[in-house]
Amino acid sequence: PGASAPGPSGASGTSAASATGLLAAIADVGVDRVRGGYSRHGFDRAELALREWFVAESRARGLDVEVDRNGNLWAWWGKPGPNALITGSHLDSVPGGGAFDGPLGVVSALAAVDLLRARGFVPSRPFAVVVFAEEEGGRFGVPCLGSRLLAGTIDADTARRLRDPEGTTLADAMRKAGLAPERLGRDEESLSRIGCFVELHVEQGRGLIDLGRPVGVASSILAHGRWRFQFTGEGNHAGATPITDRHDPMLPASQLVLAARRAAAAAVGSRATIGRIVPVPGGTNVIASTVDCWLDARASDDATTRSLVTEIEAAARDAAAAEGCRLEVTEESYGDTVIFDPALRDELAGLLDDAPALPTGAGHDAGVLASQVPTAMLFVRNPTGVSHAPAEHAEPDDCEAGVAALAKVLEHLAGS
Ligand code: HGY
Ligand code: MN
Ligand code: MN
Ligand code: MN
Repeated sequence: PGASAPGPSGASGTSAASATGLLAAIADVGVDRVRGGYSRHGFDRAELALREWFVAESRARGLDVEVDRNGNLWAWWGKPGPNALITGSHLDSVPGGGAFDGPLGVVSALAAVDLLRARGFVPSRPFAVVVFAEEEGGRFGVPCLGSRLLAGTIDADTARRLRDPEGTTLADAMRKAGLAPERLGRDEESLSRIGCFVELHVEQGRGLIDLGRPVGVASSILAHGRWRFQFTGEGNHAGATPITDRHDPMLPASQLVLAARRAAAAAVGSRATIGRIVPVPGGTNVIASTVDCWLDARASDDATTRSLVTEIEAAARDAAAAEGCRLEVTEESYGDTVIFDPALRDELAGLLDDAPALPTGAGHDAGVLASQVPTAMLFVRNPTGVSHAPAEHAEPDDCEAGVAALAKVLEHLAGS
């Protein structure tokens, strides 16, 4: 079918797809046999396979796919143009993540297009489904990398030089994927076309379970960032080095973990996590020479987040000094509190039978775009309340409720 031709058209060309059916089609991509769950990272084999799948699904629906300067995919229903209504999410995951964080928003967007077409709906404004690159920062360390680049909230040179754990730069990974990293950076052309962005996402918490509702709307996102703590000591022999002669960077690293918990527990609603520690060289019988630790810290506002990190850093510096180690702290990413457009939020909540408004501690591309364009999010109930882990879940009926809600919202925002 042509780009503007109405009529249902799944990838099979015959019927409207369900979100669960589309998720089932990608269930084998990026399965992590070591950690469990999925490991799908920006421009790696699994994510590239998912991007290809998205392009095929979009083309089967007569959508025209563009790749922007920053590697984000846009599937246009009709002609691209200004004041466009955009919906979508991301296809990458954290290491060992769940099946829903990201992909649910993408498959729900495709299923909503099918649903709208089956009803004979034709959007009255430009309309696209978007897939943002490297939302989790699981490979290059900076979350929402594709949307940050689009919005210009990360410097293009800094981004090009980001390295994955194997030492591959973002620039090289993009080149290998057939993209031109020279063009990275704030994309005025793509940005200026967005009239409104709506991202559907699995809920990453228990709000909707407790309220007994399948779908909610987002109200806010915590301020959050990532800091790398690099402790440097003295590499040596685990058996031959007396305890009194050691400068073991694992000692202050351990104190950092405890300090993070202590500081976050003392500031209501704050979160601080050390989820990744890399001792170098990493041998059982070797005292490490350096230890890299990554702190993820989040709080209600900028000042609280900053003071949380300052307190944790002070404790880490004391612990490093006590062991005769050095400490270098680098901020790797940061985003201030996001309050989603209250008028749009209330309008959508009203449209969805007074869907509840929920704050979230998770970051999203919608959070990055919210400073640029009117932005809203829909959340779908997660019966486990767990996310960033294989237990993350959404029941098929709730996924279809999400698609129906998204279709209703899109119809409302793109109706004549
Ligand atoms: O919240 C996060 O860690 C990421 O942006 N999804
Ligand atoms: Mn996530
Ligand atoms: Mn996500
Ligand atoms: Mn030896």
